Amino acid sequence: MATPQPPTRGALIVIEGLDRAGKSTQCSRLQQRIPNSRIIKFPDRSTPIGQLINNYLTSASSPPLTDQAIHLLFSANRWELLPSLLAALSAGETLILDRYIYSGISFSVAKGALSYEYCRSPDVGLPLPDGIIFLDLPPDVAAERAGFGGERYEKREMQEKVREVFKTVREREQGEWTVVDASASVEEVTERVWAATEKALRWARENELREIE
Ligand code: Z5A
Ligand code: MG
Repeated sequence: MATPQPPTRGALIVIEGLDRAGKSTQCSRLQQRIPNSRIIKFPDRSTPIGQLINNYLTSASSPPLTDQAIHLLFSANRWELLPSLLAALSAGETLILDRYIYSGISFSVAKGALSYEYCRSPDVGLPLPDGIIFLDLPPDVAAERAGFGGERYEKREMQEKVREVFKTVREREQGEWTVVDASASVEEVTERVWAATEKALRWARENELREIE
């Protein structure tokens, strides 16, 4: 009699990009195409740590948190979800992350006071994604999209700097990166995102989950 096989692990797919690049739109469209999949959005504003982050982003924290404090809270928000992420992946569920450590590094470095090494170090040991899809959009196009400008980092100058740091992040951080021109139509972006996702799903079927080094 054949012994029951454990389920193949789920894939870890990350959608990154600047503000209003269409990350949440594409995450939903991906989720509809991938059976047994779930979206996890970072920051997860529903936890107590996430509420501190939300207060900061909406400028409600007084006095404002230091750059170090808010950076470590963003990372802690990922670490607090780790047990549930790992449980889902080993049960065969695919996770689609709407932002991850790469936003963490890019936004904090772009503020100017913290080094790249400092910014990446608290996330070392978190799971390495099977594919990272970066939606690239010039900030002036983003600024024309609905909802831009409400939160702390949603300023043109900041977004330009973040875009620059993201280039360094893509060069330095391990993992399979795909850059997609996010100024195309929603449908065209989805097709390009899907091509990269299929690769990541195949990779996850054949390889163990690794950690960020
Ligand atoms: N942050 C950090 O500092 N450190 C960290 O570790 C992490 C995050 C994880 C969280 O913002 C902030 O925290 C963010 C980074 C920082 N700061 N900033 N700035 P968030 O992720 O919660 O932000 P959001 O409110 O979800 O917005 P968003 O993610 O920037 O937007 P989006 O998800 O990329 O876009 P969207 O909601 O899918 O689409 C925006 C609009 O454009 C909407 O009207 C769409 O219908 C439209 N859209 C989408 N695609 C298209 C195309 N292709 N063409 C035309 N229009 C489109
Ligand atoms: Mg979003």
